[in-house]
Amino acid sequence: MAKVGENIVVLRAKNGTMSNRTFTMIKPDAMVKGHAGAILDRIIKEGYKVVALKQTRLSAEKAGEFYAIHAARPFYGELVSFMSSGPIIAAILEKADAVAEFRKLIGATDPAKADAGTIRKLFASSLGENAIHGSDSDENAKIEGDFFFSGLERI
Ligand code: RTP
Ligand code: MG
Repeated sequence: MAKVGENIVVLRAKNGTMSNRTFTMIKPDAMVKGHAGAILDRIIKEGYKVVALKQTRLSAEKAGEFYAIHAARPFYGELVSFMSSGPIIAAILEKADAVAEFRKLIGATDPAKADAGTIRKLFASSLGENAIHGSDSDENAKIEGDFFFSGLERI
């Protein structure tokens, strides 16, 4: 049977491996409407450190790969076509409990259901065109950051 002290060590080890990074993309709808500056300003004011940042444009193939988890969903084709329709800004961000905190900051997937003051409430147009992406787990934050950035592109 494990002693109390041993359990504390195990918990500490788990916390120690928790990432404080998330990955985001400013999506083509927000880019085309000129909201990128305001969104980045908000993210920085909320205390996120920018670890990596770039503007790029996804091919349909790369957008499909990024959202492969949704391949069986009815909206997948629309999502891929939208995400490859124009430039995006991709970034790795750092803050305590980054994944969960950033999901709070961006708000619900559907901007109509997003809380007042969230990025999606302020800048998103619709469920399909919702201004910004935020990773949904530490594991996916790492996979998604690695999808866009080499080691040299991070501080
Ligand atoms: P994201 O991955 O982009 O941060 O968005 P999310 O976690 O809030 O939502 P998720 O379920 O991962 O869906 C990915 C993106 O697919 C589009 N979507 N369209 N038409 C629809 O029913 C529908 N549902 C989702 C959204 O653009 C969503 O952000
Ligand atoms: Mg998602």
